[in-house]
Amino acid sequence: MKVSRNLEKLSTGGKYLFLAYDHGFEHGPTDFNERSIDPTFILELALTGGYNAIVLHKGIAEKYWANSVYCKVPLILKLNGKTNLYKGEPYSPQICSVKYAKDLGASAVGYTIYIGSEHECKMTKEFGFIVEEAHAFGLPVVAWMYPRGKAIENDTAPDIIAYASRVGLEVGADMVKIKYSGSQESFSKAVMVAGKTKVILSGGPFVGDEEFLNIVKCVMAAGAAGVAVGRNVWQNENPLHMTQKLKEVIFSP
Ligand code: FBP
Repeated sequence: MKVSRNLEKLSTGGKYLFLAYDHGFEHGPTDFNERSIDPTFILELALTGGYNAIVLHKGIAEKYWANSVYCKVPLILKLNGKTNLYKGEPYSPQICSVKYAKDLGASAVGYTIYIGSEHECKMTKEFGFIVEEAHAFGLPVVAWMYPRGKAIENDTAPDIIAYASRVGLEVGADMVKIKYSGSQESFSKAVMVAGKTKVILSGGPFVGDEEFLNIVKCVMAAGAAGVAVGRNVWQNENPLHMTQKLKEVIFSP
């Protein structure tokens, strides 16, 4: 009960717009320009843009978010992460405990599971314990459900995305973050199979205003609870304008 109330508290009328900024770890600084390389620029965007939460790893959360004016923006602390330098079967180890996230002031925690990877079982196991621990503190858990590894031919194929979404429900996620499956119809299925677990879109590489807004319209019409976006906002020439456009789509009744 407490967990779903806390998740609801993060929303605007049940809908979510999160700003993702874990790319420095996941992709390296190559994703950033001179503005977005600075965590303060992103935090300012999250604050003035009125994002429901910001997603950070613990280093940036400690050094730029905690004890600052920016801690008015709720924090989703990403508990695991990996670089893309390592080319083996994907595994994203836990680098931060739930307790540490809670003490830092996080409102929710996040964790990536690469289903289909040879290391899937390590991640589902870690995730299982994380859910128990987080729920004991009343913290909602968001699962980045990313099918990946040599067994996965197409990580955005509709059936694969729906599978990822369903696994999120099965392993206890309160919310799953999934990639776009290519159509409203297929995304509706991914939302449907997730049942009571909320589904949000994972933004993806920068594609420009019109294309991204069309994808967001499509997933919202498919029943998504919202969007966690990174590159399509802070790689945009005018991130605040894009934020406003996204809010119009996501929060419109
Ligand atoms: P974007 O909106 O920029 O795609 O961010 C969403 C996200 O899930 C980030 O949280 C994460 O760093 C990145 O995408 C992972 O991307 P990849 O698919 O390359 O692993």
